[in-house]
Order: sequence, then C-alpha cells, then structure tokens
Amino acid sequence: MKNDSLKKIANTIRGLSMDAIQKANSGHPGLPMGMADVAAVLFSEYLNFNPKNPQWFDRDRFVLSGGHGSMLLYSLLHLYGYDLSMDDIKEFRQWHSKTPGHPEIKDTPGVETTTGPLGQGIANAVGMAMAESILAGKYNTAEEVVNHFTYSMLGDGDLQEGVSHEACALAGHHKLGKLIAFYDSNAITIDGSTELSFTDNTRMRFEAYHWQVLEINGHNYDEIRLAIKEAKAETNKPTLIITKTIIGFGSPNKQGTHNVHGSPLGKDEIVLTKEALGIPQKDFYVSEEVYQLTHKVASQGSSKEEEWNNKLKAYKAADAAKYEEFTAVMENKLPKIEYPFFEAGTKMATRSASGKVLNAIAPQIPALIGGSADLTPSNNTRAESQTAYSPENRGGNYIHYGIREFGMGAIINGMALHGGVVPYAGTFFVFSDYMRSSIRMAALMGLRVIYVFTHDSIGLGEDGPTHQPVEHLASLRAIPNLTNLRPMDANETSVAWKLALENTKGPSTLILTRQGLETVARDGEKVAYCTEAAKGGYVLTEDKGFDLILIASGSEVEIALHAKRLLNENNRKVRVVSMMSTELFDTQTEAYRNQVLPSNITRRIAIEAASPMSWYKYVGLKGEIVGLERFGASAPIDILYENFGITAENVAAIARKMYVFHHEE
Ligand SMILES: Cc1ncc(C[n+]2csc(CCOP(=O)(O)OP(=O)(O)O)c2C)c(N)n1
Repeated sequence: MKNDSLKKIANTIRGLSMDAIQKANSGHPGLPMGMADVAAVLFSEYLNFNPKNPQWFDRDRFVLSGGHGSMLLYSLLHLYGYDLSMDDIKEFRQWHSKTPGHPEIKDTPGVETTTGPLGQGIANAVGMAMAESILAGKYNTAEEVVNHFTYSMLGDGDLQEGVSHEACALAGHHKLGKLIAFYDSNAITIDGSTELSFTDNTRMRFEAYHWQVLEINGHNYDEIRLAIKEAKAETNKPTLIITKTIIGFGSPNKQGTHNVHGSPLGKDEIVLTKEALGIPQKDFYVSEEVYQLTHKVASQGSSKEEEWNNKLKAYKAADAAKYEEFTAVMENKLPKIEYPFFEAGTKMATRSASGKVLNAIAPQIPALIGGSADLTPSNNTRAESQTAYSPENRGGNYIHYGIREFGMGAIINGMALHGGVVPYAGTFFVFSDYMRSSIRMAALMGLRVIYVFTHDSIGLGEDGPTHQPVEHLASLRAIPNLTNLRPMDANETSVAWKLALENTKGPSTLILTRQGLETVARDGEKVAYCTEAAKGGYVLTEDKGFDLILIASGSEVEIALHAKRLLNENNRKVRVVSMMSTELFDTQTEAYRNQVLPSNITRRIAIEAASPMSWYKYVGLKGEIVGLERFGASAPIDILYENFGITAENVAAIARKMYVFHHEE
C-alpha cells in the first residue's frame, strides 16, 4: 500500500480513538495515536486474517498487550471489516457494548485475548506461538496446515512487569521464530517519563533472551515494513521490534507527555489535533477512500482462508486418519476417554493418583499438553507417554516451564486461546499465589486450562509454613467461574480429571495431597459413584437416623470418617459428606443440596486443614469449623495435625459438645 494511504488510515485511527474516548469521557488515547502507523502497516500489508470468519484457525494472531489502548484495536476491527459497527465504536465503554474499556474476548469479534493487566498479553502471545509450533510440529506434512505468525504490541508497562520476563525468556529459549512483538517505546508511563523508574537496556535484555532485536522509527512506514520483513525472515528467534514512537502523536500540546496517556484530549485539543493531522473537523470521521482501502484488504481474507481450505483437502486426501485427528483437535473436541478406577484399600497420595490417571489418559488425548514449573517429579504431572517439547521436538507434549509460575499461567492461557491444545500445568499449591492473576484471567475468559496443585496443606509437613497453603483454597474459591476440585482419594482424583477436562467453560484446579490417603470402599456401582462425586458434594456414608453431618474435602474426609467411627461408639448417628468442589455443589438443584445437607439437621461440622472462610454457609449459625486460622509450622505431619487440632478426636469432642448444648432435634 502507498505510504500516503497508510497515513490516511493511521490518522483515521487517531481520529476515531480521540472521538470515542472524548464521548465516553474516559479512556487512553496515547497508545492508539502513537501506534497507529505500525498498526496500519501490519493490518494492511502483513496480517493474515479473515474478518468474515474471525475464528479461522490458521489466521495470524494479534495481541494488544497494553489493553488500555483498546481504541486502537476497536478502530482496526471496525475499519478492516469485522462485525464492529460505527455505532459500536460510539458506544465505547458503555453497558453491554461491544467495545468495553479493555478488550474482552467474549464481547468483540476479532479480539484474541482479554488484556489489561499489563504483561500478561505478551505472555499469552508466547503461549499462542508455542501452541502454533506444537501443532505445526505434530500435524504439518507436505501440506503446512498450521503456519501462522503471532504478533503482539507491548509497552513500557508490559516490559516492566515480571511476567513478561518469564514468558519472553522461555520464548527465546524455545526459538519461537514466528513470534513478533512491537515494543511501543515512547518513554512515557502514567507517572511521567520512564526516567523515573525504567532505565533497563531493553535491547540487551532481549538479546540475552536469544531474541532478534530491531530498532526503528515507529512513524516511518518504510522502516516498519522492512522490520516486519526481517522479523518474518528470522525463523530461529522471536523478534522484538523496538518502535520509537511519540505517545499521543498529532496532539500539538499533549503529544509526548503523560497527559495524553489516560484521559480524553479535551474538545479544544481535538480540534487542534485534527487540524495538525489534516483530517476534517467531524466526529467519528472515516473517508470513503479509507473504507475502500481497508475493505479491499479485508476482502482478501476469504481467499486466504479458501487457499488454506484447499490445503486441508489435499491433507485429507493424503492421510484421512491424521486429518480426522487434526480437525477434532482444532475444534477442541475430546475423544471418548477411559478413566482409571482404583480398588479400595490401597493408600495413595492424590498427587500420585493424579500421575496414574495421567498415565492412563494422556495417550488417549492428542491435544493434551502437560507441564510444570520445575516440579515435575513432585507434581507427578508428566505421563510416561509424554515427551519434552523443544525446538528439536516441536511435537512434544510436555513443557518444562522452569521456575516461572506466573509466566506458565499466562502462557497456558495463550495456548487455550489459540486452540488445538488442552493445557495443564503444575506447581505447589502455595505458589498458586504467584500465578493468581493469570488464573483470574482464565476464569474471566472462560478458558479450559487445568492447574495441578500438589502439596495442598500442612499435610506436606516438614517444609514448613512457607510451603503450607492456608488461605489459598478460600482465596481461589472467591474467583468467579473457577472450579476447584480437592479430591479425597484416588477415585475422586480420577473423577476430578474427568470434570476438569469436560469443563469447557472455565479453568479448573486439582488440589492434591503429598501424603497418602486411603482409597475408600464405595457402596454400589462404580458408575453411580462417579455420578455422585461429579456433583461436587455428596453423601459418602451415613447412619440411618443421622442427626449430625460432617462435611470435609480432600485429605480431611479421612478425619471425618474416623470421627464418625468414634461417635458411633457413643451411639451417635452421623452422615459424612465429601465436598470435592463447593462450586459444583452450589450449581446443583436446591432439592439435591437439601437432600445432602437437610436444613433440619443443624449439628454440622466442616473439616478442612485451611482457612475456615469457605465453610460458614454450609455449617450455618449453629455449626462449627475445624480449620486453620494461622500459618502452619515445620514439623512432621502427624505432629502438625495433632497440634492444630485437626483430628478425629477433636471433631468428635466438638460434636459431643454440640449434643449437650444444642437442643436435640
Ligand atoms: C498489572 C497492571 N498494573 C497497573 C496497571 C495500570 N496501568 C495501565 S496503563 C499503565 C502505564 C503503562 O505505560 P505504557 O505501557 O508505557 O503505556 P503508554 O503510556 O505508552 O500508553 C498502568 C500503570 C495495569 N493496567 N496493569
């Protein structure tokens, strides 16, 4: 495209961004105005996309890591033919609009990931590029059915955030040559000049990560073009293109300052800016010429997709079975999976059970990609059939993330967003804090990612309070749309994996023990039990005429069962409820919940070696909770449970008091 045409497109993006932000009376004009030139070149000349089918599998991905610059993305999507009208642009930041404050995948066609928390977008992009390389390694033949680039724009803020270090280091290590990032180097953040807090040598940093680094004037079309060409030509390294830009480009009084970062320019300054840029003094103005230019680019999308469809036909003709697998994977469809069932009586940590489940299911699920943040032998996350992903083994299905929990969380989000892979990743439960924001983003986006969190309580013993989670269950249960699964034995672990894999609407955690737990004998059929367990909370065992309910999750179910035996000795009649997942239990019908926790039974004790916060709503005002309201300690497991009172004897003692003080019902 001619440079002159690109300039018209870029200035249109500037105009739309200024106007939408002014109308909403909030938003961030600096980034869209600064990066408009780079965006115009990328979208007009390089990005492969089909706005008629934003989900076309082999499209290039574009990730705006600095989500505050959302008006850049919305302007692009509108101009380049996506289903985003001018009315939508005018509704920027309004209730139920398709143009929310920060880009959200569920609201706007063409948005590849929800961004806003700085640093995570670029890490998502790393995950996307990694997924692309895995699928290319696994499925490409003479027909390269997976062959696309991942582009990202990031700013000073993204680079300052630690998660970008974690993810970009791994991207360089794995030689992700099809990842191309533009660094909007404008030397401005909210507080002012980057001189205040950011004097890293970004070039040297990325070179040290084994990236190719280029540096250009981000307002010079020839330089932008050349840099993208060079980036695409380097297939062995990701590329960072440092684009020197002026924040708020075009605004005579505000460009280059932090005043243009995050507030509307103001009506008068918009007039001056439009004058300076040579665009008409009209609100939300797009010339016919600009629409023609961008729509022409957009119209090429269908033929690009058509070309790919032809490739796919040839692929099918060459190997129908491989084609079947590839299409199922692309559609994120799981095959029918056989899950293992464990015989009662053996003692096994749920982390070990999880490892055994993985050994059984991993060979059955082509899309499954495992990994751990350097705790593979402790998390039991690597199945025997899995091989390590590397530049030499792109088809590998196990990723050694290194000690980079947050990076890992944001990378698996990118993988799930890319599609074609079902990622799971492990670390110690206590370090779920390190990746918490990425878990939150997975929940917000509704991504199927699975966390394998082992060493789930003081039950891990001697490593002490630094490694013993206390508040983590309560804290994760507070995240909407996250399903937490804390199985009580090997069989519940098997069910938990099934639930996590079948949950396509959001992330799931498997919260697993280090210590061995008895595999409990079940009354009735295996299938019936699995159906029960899948309800999140269910009656594990009970005495006829029970008048006390013990509710527990994970390793504490064993304590509940023991307490029941003790109480039975006093002729007390007890029901034990295993609550693997409060979230799943809460979604059951009221009738079912009342059946499990009948309202007339007010003697209730919840037992969980963790903060009691989650349990008040289940035990009611007359109930008790045996939990932990302090940090743990370094000692053998039995000593810890004993000293913190998380024992069957203590539960039984509390129950006995209840019989004395509660009126018999
Ligand atoms: C994790 C996180 N911390 C803080 C913020 C708030 N925030 C939004 S933009 C921004 C400054 C970003 O500076 P830069 O990346 O240089 O963007 P530019 O000023 O160029 O638009 C901050 C601190 C955020 N969005 N995410």
